[in-house]
Amino acid sequence: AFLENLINHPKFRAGEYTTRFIDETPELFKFVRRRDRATRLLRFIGEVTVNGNPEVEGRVVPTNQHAPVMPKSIDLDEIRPGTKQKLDQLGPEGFSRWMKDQERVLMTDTTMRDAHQSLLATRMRTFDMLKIAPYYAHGLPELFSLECWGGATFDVAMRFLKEDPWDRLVKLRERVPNILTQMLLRASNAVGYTNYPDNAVEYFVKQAAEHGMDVFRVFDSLNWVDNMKVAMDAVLKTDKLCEATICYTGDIFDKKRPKYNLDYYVKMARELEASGAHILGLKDMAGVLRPAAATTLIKALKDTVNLPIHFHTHDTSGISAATVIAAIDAGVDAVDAAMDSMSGLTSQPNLGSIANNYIGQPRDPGLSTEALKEVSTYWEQIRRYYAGFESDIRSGTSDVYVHEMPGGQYTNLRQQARSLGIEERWPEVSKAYAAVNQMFGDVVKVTPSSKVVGDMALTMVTSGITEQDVMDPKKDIAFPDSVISFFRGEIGQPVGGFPPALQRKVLKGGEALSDRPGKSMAPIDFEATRSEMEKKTHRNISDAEVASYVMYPKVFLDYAEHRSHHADVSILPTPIFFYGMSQNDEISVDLEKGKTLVIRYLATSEGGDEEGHRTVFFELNGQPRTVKVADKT
Ligand code: 3PY
Ligand code: ZN
Repeated sequence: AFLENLINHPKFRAGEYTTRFIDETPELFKFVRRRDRATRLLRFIGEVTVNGNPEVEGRVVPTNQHAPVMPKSIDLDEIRPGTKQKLDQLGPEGFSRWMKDQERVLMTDTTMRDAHQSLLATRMRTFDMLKIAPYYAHGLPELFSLECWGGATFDVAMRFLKEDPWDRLVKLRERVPNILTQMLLRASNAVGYTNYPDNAVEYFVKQAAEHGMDVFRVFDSLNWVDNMKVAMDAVLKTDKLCEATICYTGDIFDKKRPKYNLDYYVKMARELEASGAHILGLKDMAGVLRPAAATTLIKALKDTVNLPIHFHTHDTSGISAATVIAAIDAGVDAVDAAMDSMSGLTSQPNLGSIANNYIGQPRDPGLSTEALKEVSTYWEQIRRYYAGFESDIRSGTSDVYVHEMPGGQYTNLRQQARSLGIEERWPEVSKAYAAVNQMFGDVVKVTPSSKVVGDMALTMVTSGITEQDVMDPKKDIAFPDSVISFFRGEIGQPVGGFPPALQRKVLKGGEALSDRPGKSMAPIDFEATRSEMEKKTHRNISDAEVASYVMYPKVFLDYAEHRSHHADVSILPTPIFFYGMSQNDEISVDLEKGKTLVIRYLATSEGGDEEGHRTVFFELNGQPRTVKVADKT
């Protein structure tokens, strides 16, 4: 195939080539792409059927994995305009005023981003989102937005699910043309864990807007507004919505922690409004905003800024719905919640119940309770596929007011503690986390600053290091890399600066940044990056893929390699993706519109051949097909 491509290439045929022609002409390698997608998918299914998917190795195996029953009450012919059409008509400033004029409370469904990030280790696959997406468009057009992208989903899609996150966004937008899409953007950390050069953040935002993103919730992990401005300005250059966000920490009523008092939040809100925000986000990532504090805070923010306010929280405490209701009653314009079956615990509070609470009242969000119920039932069935990623927590916990871990981090850190063999010492980890926060100067804790605090807490518990040890200038400590990077100022400046003595100890005389890291980072040369990628992957690379690679070079290349071997595995049903097929299972897979594969799994040969390969027998559209799989069991 390669020689064929070479001989037929117009430049080759015209004799316009040099000895570097092969290197400079990635399309010669395009045959890799063209190779039969069906064969590549069969190879993947064969591989998982014989060897299992390493992503679920050692995890609980779900029972009851039937195909979901789809909503019945939602008419898929009729479609009504929604917030997306409003944004297109009014533009972002007009839309912002429209939001403020609504009497009803606007609701965001977080199921496709934060809920599964917080409950299921971010593993929700595109397949399961696309299947229900049209029911949102047709049954729930009164929703404000679908949070469906960004945060940890970008990395996890490629790293563990072997999916293209851009593809997810484009396809969701196609299926939901009337409700705003929403993403979580970690300001200069974009969708990563460290600051990127300014032009990388700008490039990423531009790609996201072009691929269908409407609402950019921009936050900085230290509430450092300087660091938010780059991402905010990038959003303001598009015609999309910039939701500049305050991360809430501490307790405005706690006189012993004056750093994060009411004035602090009011002042930050003013700065964000002055920086051009269309919406003010209030992000209670740990779920520590108490109901009474919400009343005071929302009223103060409403009095301060002329922007609509959008509130986000987590239910780790078990009482976050009280806070959401307090916020709504205090006049907040929009709130986040998750579909009933994906709500609670470290996820968002219950969308259906909050909506029901306002029926017949002025702030009724106007959603169909029948549609909400059916969509939730869909997610309830889907959630079973991901049983292996459920965390072992069964109740809310008031301990969250002590440790203040973000919902997305809490289950993750417990999982890390388990893999380090210290799960039964969780109360110590939780205490250490709170102690590290105080030693580090009482910082805002949200990705990636929360990871810094979590890494240090785990180090202390596993190595038996006390607070005195950490603070003692004479006691040598091997600080985790993320902690060193934090004290170097590489994720920005914390509120009130770094504690100087500890900073000196961690940096051992090394220098720290006091300015924005992005300012001193060399800009990315995107065209050089693209050529480098094309050389490595032997194919053409899109702008969006360049953005993926800039964020996660190795993760992207591994994903690209997987895709060239196994085609686009996101089109396989989730039980097949994780667990393969059982004898005589038959599935239909839509390769593209009008191109369906009917795959039936027949058998696998006993024992391997001389090279340890086993033969897997399928029927593809009625024709016998075999694939050879190296037996790794
Ligand atoms: C993220 O950054 O992914 C978060 O969810 C922070 O709360
Ligand atoms: Zn969250």
